Amino acid sequence: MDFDLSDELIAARDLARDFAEKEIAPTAAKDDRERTFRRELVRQMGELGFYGCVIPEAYGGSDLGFLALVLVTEEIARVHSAMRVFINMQVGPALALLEFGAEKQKKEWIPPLIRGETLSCFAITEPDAGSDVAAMRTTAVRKEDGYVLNGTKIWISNAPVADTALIYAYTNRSEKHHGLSAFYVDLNRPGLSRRRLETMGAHASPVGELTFNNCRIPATSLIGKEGDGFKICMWQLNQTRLSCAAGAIGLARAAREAAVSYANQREQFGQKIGQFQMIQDLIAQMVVHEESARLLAYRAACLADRRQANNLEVSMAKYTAAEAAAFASDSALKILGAYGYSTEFPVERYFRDAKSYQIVEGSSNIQKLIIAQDVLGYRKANR
Ligand code: GRA
Repeated sequence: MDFDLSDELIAARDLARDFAEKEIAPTAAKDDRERTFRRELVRQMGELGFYGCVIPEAYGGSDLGFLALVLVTEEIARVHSAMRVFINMQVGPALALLEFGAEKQKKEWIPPLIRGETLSCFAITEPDAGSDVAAMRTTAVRKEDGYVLNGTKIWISNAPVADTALIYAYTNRSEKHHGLSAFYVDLNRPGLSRRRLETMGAHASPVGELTFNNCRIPATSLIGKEGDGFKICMWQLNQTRLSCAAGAIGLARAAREAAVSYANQREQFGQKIGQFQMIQDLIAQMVVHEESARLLAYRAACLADRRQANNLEVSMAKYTAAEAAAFASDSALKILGAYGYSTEFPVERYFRDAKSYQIVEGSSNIQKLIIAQDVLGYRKANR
């Protein structure tokens, strides 16, 4: 595999870096503190093509590929991890529509997602269904003119602000996995209520609850066929997990950069603290974990760009990247001491934001389960 980046990929990465440093960085600390949702930045990211990397030109994308998506996401997350969540909220539904939608649905719904005009999200998790997706209870009952949704989705990124959502619900519970279906739904409908939920980190990315109470949706909302939902969900998660891994790598990098810069400047006991082996130990581990995660993510992205199965490789990348982000932010906090603990500097934000990567898009334990079960021969990850 060749990780020499083409001029096109370098240009996409540099555009994202430039945008992140000029447009996102100046207000990152304030946005985190005040839990600001910056709709205009989300839209600008669309205008710059960040959501279109993995979408064909016919639907408004650039088709640059998954490696481009990984590079762009890393740059955004390095500056403000919460802002990379918006990439997945647009790309997840757009890719599911691209892969499983009818032509009319793709033509109508994908371009506004890619431009950042329609703000979206995907809703899988419920109060009693996190890692165990099939345990969800939301139902979609077929009526003559469409479906009626009932149930509650929780911890949904963008729920308080999204215009649309990819909703997973049972059309036939007795068929278990095979009774789940996927719907692309306009969220401004009667019978839907929302509530913002507060979290430890990623404050600039609003998270919330969606409650459907006899919410009627048209039959044309169904993606694929009834019963395709679990397959679509697993497929979609495999795409968004990769971009999530890239976000964790960006955050690990930010923490490592802060730690190195501080270690090179802070003096104690008559020398720079970087001279102490205990600091060097942390920095060496941070670099190795971050680089390992990046190489795993690049490999998974290259496989996707060659249209090869990559579920196993994505799980390895997501797991390694989430743990690298958690390790790097924890280590940076140790190295910076009170300056790391202080809310006047960004390292405590890295620490809070990093925890989310061990939870979202399939927890670290779920990724380990997918990897181990594949290696043990119980359940193939790439099928
Ligand atoms: O044999 P079959 O016909 O019944 O089919 C089975 C299997 O072949 C059936 O599903 C099929 N299947 C798949 N098909 C295609 C399973 N995996 C795949 C696949 N990858 N592709 C049932 O299979 P099973 O293995 O018995 O399923 P299970 O044990 O119920 O679940 C498996 C697993 C635990 C991996 C799954 O439930 C899972 O991935 N859980 C984690 C949930 C998750 O990732 N949630 C994320 C929520 S969204 C989020 O976090 C948004 C954050 C946004 C951000 O920050 O970016």
